[in-house]
Amino acid sequence: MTSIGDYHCNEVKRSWCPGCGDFGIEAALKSALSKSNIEPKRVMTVGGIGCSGLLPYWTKTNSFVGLHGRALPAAIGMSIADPDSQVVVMAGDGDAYGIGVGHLVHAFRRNQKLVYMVANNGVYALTKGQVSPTAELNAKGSSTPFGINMPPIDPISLALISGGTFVARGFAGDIPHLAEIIERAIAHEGFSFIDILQPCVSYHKNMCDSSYAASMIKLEASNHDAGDLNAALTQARGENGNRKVGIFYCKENNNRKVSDAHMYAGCRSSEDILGLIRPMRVTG
Ligand SMILES: Cc1ncc(C[n+]2csc(CCOP(=O)(O)OP(=O)(O)O)c2C)c(N)n1
Ligand code: SF4
Ligand SMILES: [Mg+2]
Repeated sequence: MTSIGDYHCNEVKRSWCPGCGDFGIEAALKSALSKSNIEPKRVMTVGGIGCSGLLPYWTKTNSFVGLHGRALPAAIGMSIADPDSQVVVMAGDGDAYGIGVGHLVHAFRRNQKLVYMVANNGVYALTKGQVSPTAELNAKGSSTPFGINMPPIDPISLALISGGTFVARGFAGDIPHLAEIIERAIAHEGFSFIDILQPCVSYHKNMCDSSYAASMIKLEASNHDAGDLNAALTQARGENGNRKVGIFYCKENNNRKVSDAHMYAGCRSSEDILGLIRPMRVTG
């Protein structure tokens, strides 16, 4: 049985602000990995660029930090290459829903088994507080002093209509509840998407007071049926849909392909991969 401490890496100095919600996500992830009893050497932690993308530095697993908006394709490749490892991605909302949103939509279609966590703080925090795609209408940011004049995107609805097979939201301030969601996501045989409301103490203070934490609505309390896609959409689109936390939708044993195994089966060496590429070469 692994313990939470097995996943700690203290060799690199911490740079998150004291009180940052990312600490809650880190704690919940390590708790879920430990409860799932996955050895650290069987875990690959992948980050995008942003405050949230720093998580792999402090996690004693195999780690990779990609480019802004490009964590997902790298992670999908890792999962295809080593399906026995658990790949976990930590992306920011700018990374996932802005520059990387094209990758996200296709990841729902591909349904490769991995856990994709999005730290949703409503801002581009690392670059000092520009509004992100989930910022509320009229929210002010460092480059929009008069307020953003576009409505926010709704990540849960986007995931549901794109074919997501595991769609959930957690709150970084409720670590036990978030850890339960991540544990379920790890067990899911497909692409597990978790939007995580993540207070940023430096650039989004509205998310940091007690009234924000108190506004969370647990789906479990309304006897929501997570096997019903229409019910999930109704929850997401209904009143206070952006404050609802829990598992909106989970479809196991689906007939959709879970990986590109048909194409990559047997490709365990560079020579195997070349065997795939050679016929595609244009020769002059
Ligand atoms: C291609 C590219 N564009 C822009 C940047 C600059 N950049 C670095 S982090 C960041 C924003 C990160 O915001 P988010 O993904 O929400 O993560 P957070 O810092 O809020 O966790 C940007 C725009 C970059 N590194 N690469
Ligand atoms: S700027 Fe915000 S998101 Fe970044 S470390 Fe500080 S509190 Fe966290
Ligand atoms: Mg952000």
